[in-house]
Amino acid sequence: DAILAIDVGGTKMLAALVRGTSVLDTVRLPTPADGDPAHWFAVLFAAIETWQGRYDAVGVAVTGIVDDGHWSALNRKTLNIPDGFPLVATIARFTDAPVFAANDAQAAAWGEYAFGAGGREDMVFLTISTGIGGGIVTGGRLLGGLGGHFGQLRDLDHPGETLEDRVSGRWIAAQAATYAPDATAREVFAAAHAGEGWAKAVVEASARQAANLCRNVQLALDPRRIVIGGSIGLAEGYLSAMERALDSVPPRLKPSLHTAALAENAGVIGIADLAQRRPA
Ligand code: ADP
Ligand code: BMX
Repeated sequence: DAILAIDVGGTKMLAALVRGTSVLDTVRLPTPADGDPAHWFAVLFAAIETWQGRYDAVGVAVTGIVDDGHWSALNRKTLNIPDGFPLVATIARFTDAPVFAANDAQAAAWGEYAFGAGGREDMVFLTISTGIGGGIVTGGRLLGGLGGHFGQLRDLDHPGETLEDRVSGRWIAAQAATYAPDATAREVFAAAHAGEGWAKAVVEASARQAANLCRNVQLALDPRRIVIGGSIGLAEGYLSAMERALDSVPPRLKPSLHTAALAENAGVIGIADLAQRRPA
């Protein structure tokens, strides 16, 4: 009666035993930077060997696009996976339970819509994490395919780059390189909270870009709420920096930002519910 939910992002893999909105057990591993995803899942399933028999369906939420059970990267810098990787068939080698796969941010959007800060109203979810991901729920339906892939937006002023190349965890870390070589975004936030001016400026610049994206999303989709998740979206001070960047936006155009209530469990809770709803 529990579901095995797996959330694979560009930085971490999270496996969880989920029942409704309860996370009964978790295992977390770093996401390998390259190699064969089949090996990544072999290691993960070995780590959750003791969970066998405790779940009767599997939901897999992954960074990248999932089409008909096959997994591809849109931005290889976020995670470098082989094109058209047979994700569902690979997971099916490790379990007899039915397997359902979807994009990680779309799964998290569903989780926040159904059980979190989305309040079952038309909403957009935005994760600021290794990359930038998004999900859209309108009229009670989650958009699939490319729906919500705001991180892949491009503009003519930055040819060859995507929006996420200028906002995400990887960008924040890259901006820090001149001050703190090899720093992760997490360390940049720690430096910002310790009062380092350069770190505050990097965090502010990311938040301003994310806020600008929310302003554009509001004009495109006019959601009731935009729910913000991902370790960077959830980091102390980030949402308030986004709010500050939206101060001068006229009220009717201003997005209503909300912190993801399910926090880092939004993806596993969302994919577990989606897996459960699958037609048998
Ligand atoms: P994923 O992208 O794998 O879904 P996360 O949502 O944890 O994983 O996002 C990873 C990014 O968030 C990395 O750039 C990492 O450095 C950064 N990060 C992780 N924890 C924190 C934190 N507590 N504060 C700020 N940034 C964080
Ligand atoms: C990228 C894209 C999205 C994903 C988003 C957040 C890849 C590999 N991923 O825009 O599918 O939702 O990153 O990914 O092209 P995360 O790793 O930060 O959760």
